[in-house]
Amino acid sequence: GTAQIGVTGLAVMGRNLARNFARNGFTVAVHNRTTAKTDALVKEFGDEGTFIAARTPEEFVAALERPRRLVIMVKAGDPTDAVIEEFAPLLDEGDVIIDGGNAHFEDTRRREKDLRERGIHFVGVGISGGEEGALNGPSIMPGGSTRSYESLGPLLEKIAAKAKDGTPCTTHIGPDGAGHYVKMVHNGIEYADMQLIAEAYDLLRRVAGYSPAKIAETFRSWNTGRLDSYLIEITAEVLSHTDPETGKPFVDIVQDRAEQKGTGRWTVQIALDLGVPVSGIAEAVFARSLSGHADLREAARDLPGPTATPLAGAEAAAFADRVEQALYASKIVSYTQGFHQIRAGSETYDWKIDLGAVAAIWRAGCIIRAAFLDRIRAAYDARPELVSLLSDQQFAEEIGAAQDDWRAVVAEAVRQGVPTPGFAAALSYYDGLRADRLPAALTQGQRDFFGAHTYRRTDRAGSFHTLWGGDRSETATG
Ligand code: NBP
Repeated sequence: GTAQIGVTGLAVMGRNLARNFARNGFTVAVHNRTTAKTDALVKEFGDEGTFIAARTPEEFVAALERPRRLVIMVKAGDPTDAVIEEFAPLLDEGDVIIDGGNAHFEDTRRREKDLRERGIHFVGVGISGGEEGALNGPSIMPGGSTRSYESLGPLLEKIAAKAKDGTPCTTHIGPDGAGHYVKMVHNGIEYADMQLIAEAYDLLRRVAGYSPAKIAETFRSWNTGRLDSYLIEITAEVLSHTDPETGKPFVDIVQDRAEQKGTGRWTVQIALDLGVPVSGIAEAVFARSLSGHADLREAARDLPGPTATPLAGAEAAAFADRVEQALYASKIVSYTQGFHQIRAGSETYDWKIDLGAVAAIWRAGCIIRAAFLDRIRAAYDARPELVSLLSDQQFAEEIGAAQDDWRAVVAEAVRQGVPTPGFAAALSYYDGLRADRLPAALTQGQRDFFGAHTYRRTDRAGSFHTLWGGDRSETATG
């Protein structure tokens, strides 16, 4: 065969990825279960590069140069397993199967192990950037063996987005499921970013009294500063859009129920398993869930509480500035939590993930791309052992400078009855970490009281239990 890469599964993502490879000068074998999609791709975009249309799995495999590299871009879950089983028997030792779908990293670990035993490299690749990214340059997070990256890396580096300094937004994340894991956390952070932006909007609307158009303008100005990011940019676009049918602000004619496909939920589920406090991401997932419970919301509609009364003039403008501080501080916390989760996964699965490199490849192509990520990259590059982003001097100074306004915003939101689960959870995380003493001491006392779970003392080593039901004397338990 002569094709350097093959793509099977030619729905939006696969088709655009195949075109991206072709436009970058690679010969691309293309295949889809329903052959009409293969024909349509070659007919519509055949002049963008060199495609080899394969009608059967055998033709597809025969079209690839060896060792073969074939990308699977089908629906995640059972279809991915079905397609792997269709192709694996046709491959030779050393060939590379790439799964570009949104697989759960545990599935990727299982598939990688199974195929490794059969002599085939399996690479789970997280791809972010949606349809547009797949075509023009996504952020690409490949897992799998080092050997597989030697074969695949140069192609991925060609088609990936490029950061401002020109470096491609892809790197070998680590073995087996590391790539899909990092993509999962990326999506969790994306949920948190979106929730924080939504809270900022709600506060500007209901407390500052701004119109959607004025809020769009505010976000546009924030987008020229430290919050410069794709999500802030598109927020301004959505807020300035007017519904052509009614002439109303678009945001006012959309039902206020947020849906989800599940990667945010996965992030939180895994965080619970690993014991990582990702409260900001969890609140973002729960906020979407709450919005969807029409029955609960209807039943609660008449519960008492304040109705927000908008501020006016200079007060409103001053409040908007404080919201920017609160948003930025909360964002620092979200990323602190997300990177903690990546570090925890890396340690648990022995992936040796370079956190600075992860921040670097999120700088362009993906949904959370932002100027901010270059600073995170710099923080981890300077100190790879950094225990938390909050212990980076620059981030610590910034969040410290923002904390007064952050508190004022959360307090005002509470006073006016505007829900800010993201801002408030982030602030509690900040105060929790910086606390000299936590009430966890009392929790341990309760646990020892009802379950003899023991506790540790502040003044000497060992575990202890108090005879709560007896004379309340203390025994050393080990
Ligand atoms: P879909 O997730 O809608 O999958 C459609 C493709 O899967 C078609 O090519 C279809 O073939 C094929 N397929 C199915 Br379904 N079952 C199959 C089977 N048993 N055997 C062979 N082929 C089968 O496509 P997509 O939206 O392009 O997404 C592809 C992957 O990329 C997914 O895992 C998705 O989660 C991930 N992803 C999507 C985005 C995005 O923005 N859409 C972003 C990042 C990642 P057919 O044409 O014959 O029915």
